[in-house]
Amino acid sequence: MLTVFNDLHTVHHGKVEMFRGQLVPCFEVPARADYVLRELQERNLGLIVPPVVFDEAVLARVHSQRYLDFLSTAWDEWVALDPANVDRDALPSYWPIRTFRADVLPASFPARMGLFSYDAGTPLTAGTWQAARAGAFCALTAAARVLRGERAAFALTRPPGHHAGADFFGGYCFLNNAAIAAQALRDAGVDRVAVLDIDYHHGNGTQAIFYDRADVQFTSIHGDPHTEYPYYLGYADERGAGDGLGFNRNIPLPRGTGFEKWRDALKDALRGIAEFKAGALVVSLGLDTFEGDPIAGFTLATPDYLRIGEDLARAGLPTVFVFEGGYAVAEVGANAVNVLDGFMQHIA
Ligand code: 6XA
Ligand code: ZN
Repeated sequence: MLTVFNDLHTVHHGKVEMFRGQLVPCFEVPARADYVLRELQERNLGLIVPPVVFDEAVLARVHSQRYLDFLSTAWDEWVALDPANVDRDALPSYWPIRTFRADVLPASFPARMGLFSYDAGTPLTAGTWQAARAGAFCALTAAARVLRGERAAFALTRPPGHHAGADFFGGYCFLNNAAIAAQALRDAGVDRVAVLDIDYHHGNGTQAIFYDRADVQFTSIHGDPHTEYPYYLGYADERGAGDGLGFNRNIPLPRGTGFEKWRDALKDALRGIAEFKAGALVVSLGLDTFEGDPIAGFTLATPDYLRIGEDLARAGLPTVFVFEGGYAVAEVGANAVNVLDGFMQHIA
């Protein structure tokens, strides 16, 4: 399978994230993508190419301009606050929760950090904008290659994207790569695009971006938000709004779920995607469903990922894979590449 690799991913390298009152070392580390790259190379899975550079205006098809302006200047503003910040990750500490105003753009940088985010677990660093922007270009390049006839392409990038909304970051995500790819497929004339999110965590950003639209169907299989991050979205009764009613599907599963039940959910999700009659599929490929993942709670094993790839191939759609979560670093390469390998072995 063609892989579009973001070789700038390493410039986003957070040191710490807030976890229950403590700053702990980041789980979302550069080694994750490097392990996947190495596995792709060792197993000879296909060509690995760099992203094409696009006009930044394409990012505004999904994200608000004021959010993009914020992200692109955030690090400089953080350092301008205090020169010593150059050695510290930027994390938010204030948020405009209910009853506060979100329409006013505060002059204060820490206030804007909170306006454009929803957790304190997502460090913004010197290279975040550069890495995220190149990552979005990977997703766009993968979509462009699929539009030109490639059966599937894989955007291998970090930071991940599926928690990022039109105007907020969180859950280690800044730009929503899957949503950007889906929108690009739509803009190129694909009438209906399905997004399937198989990361352990609900893709709240992707859901929110397409919630009132009938042209992009969003389906997610994830840990039940009653107990699992992101907690405040991802419930089964979220079915879309307005024109989008019926085009959003959440399949939450209890912590501890194993592959048999998970695969039933996948088959169910794929039935819904077939009914939608999509012209293309974007897969948010998280590998944190793995039994050894340090921050998640399903129990999938490495060979199970081959079966997932097979099931996805049987959907018979031009497919863009986008790398999301997965923090069992030493195994994330084998797990990700098993999905892609299983897919390639079962395409018609
Ligand atoms: C809270 C957990 C963030 C989850 C990130 C993730 N710090 N999302 O893997 O898919
Ligand atoms: Zn995740």
